[in-house]
Amino acid sequence: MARREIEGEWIQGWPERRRSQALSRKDEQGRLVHQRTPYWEQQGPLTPTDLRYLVAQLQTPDPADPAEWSLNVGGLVQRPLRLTLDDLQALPSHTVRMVHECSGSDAQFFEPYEYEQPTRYDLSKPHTGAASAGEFTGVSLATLLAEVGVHPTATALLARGFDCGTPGEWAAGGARAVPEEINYEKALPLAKALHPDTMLAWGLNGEYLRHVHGGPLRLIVPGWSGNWSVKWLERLELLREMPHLYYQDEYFFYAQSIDDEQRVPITTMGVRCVITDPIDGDEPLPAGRVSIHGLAWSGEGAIVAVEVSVDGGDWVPAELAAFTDRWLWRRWTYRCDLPAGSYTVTARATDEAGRTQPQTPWNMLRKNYDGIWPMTVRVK
Ligand SMILES: Nc1nc2c(c(=O)[nH]1)N[C@H]1C(S)=C(S)[C@@H](COP(=O)(O)O)O[C@H]1N2
Ligand SMILES: [Mo]
Repeated sequence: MARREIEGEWIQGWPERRRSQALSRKDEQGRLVHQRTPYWEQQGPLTPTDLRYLVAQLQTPDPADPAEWSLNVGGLVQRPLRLTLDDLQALPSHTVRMVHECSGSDAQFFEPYEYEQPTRYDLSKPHTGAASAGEFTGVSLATLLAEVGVHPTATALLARGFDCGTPGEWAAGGARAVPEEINYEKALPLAKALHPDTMLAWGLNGEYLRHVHGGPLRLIVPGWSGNWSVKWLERLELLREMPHLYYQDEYFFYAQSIDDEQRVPITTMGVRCVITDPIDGDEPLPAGRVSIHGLAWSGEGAIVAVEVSVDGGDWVPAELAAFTDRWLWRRWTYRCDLPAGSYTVTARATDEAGRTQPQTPWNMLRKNYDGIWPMTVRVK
């Protein structure tokens, strides 16, 4: 397998294996502002922090000094609080390992005719994989809400980031643009806010959460698409009703057209299954016993089955890697004998809630793609 060669890159002084690569965009000052990493670059269940995908809807704000920053918690609470990072770290902590995925990840597969699958090392084309897995540490939101005492009339939790700007049509993909400056805000239904894994994170992969990833503190909402996990938090507010918010009602919704009155906010991710090895354009595999690998994950938790079909044949179970954490993706392997030829291989997953693919039909904003996407496997 030619792609496994050592390319002589030096890491900490030693010539090494080729390093995993991301497709990144920097601003005029050389600061990272956008990034995605193809699934096949992930060599284990946790994405290295440097390779995490990055999305900022407005613009990446100036960093907050963690020593001066504080979180304001108010609205329908018994004891409004202003908490420093030290105050938050004094509370019992919580850790969650999970896949974090942008609702726009792989949106191009909704309209396959527009899409050309990039080859393994070509990072210049529109790319798959606005998804990363990480270990977040912080405090469970339920723990914090117990400290402030939620008023019984509250039904929603508003989370506001300190980034602000004007959403342009470029970002809106068919949604309405707004003329005024807004902050990035989302409002979680209280039941999801109180899920024990919904948390406020200050740590990622054993380090302080970096500024680009929403530091000093961000919301983490396992199972729901990335846009719920508000970065750069400055305020939480308990509300009697769901407020009208741009990033809830004007964007990140399911609808068939802009005039469709049945707007449904996008929440739980569907079921995902991707083939990561081999992929389109790879060198042919030697005929005989072949191994096909991939990753599967779901917004409802653990993956319980992956099945593979070759050239439209029967679905055959793949072998799943030993179970780790329910919000993480699970690596799978399918082994079979293939004579020389070119094969169309598809894979689909089933989660512990019994859901399989696809869950999410075509929608105007092309959110939460979870269809079955084939790979061409060549054997010679
Ligand atoms: N404050 C704030 N939070 C935000 C966003 C944002 O623009 N501002 N983008 C959202 C979207 S659309 C995604 S996909 C994730 C991206 O998180 P990441 O950059 O850490 O990958 O953050 C979400 N939280
Ligand atoms: Mo996103």
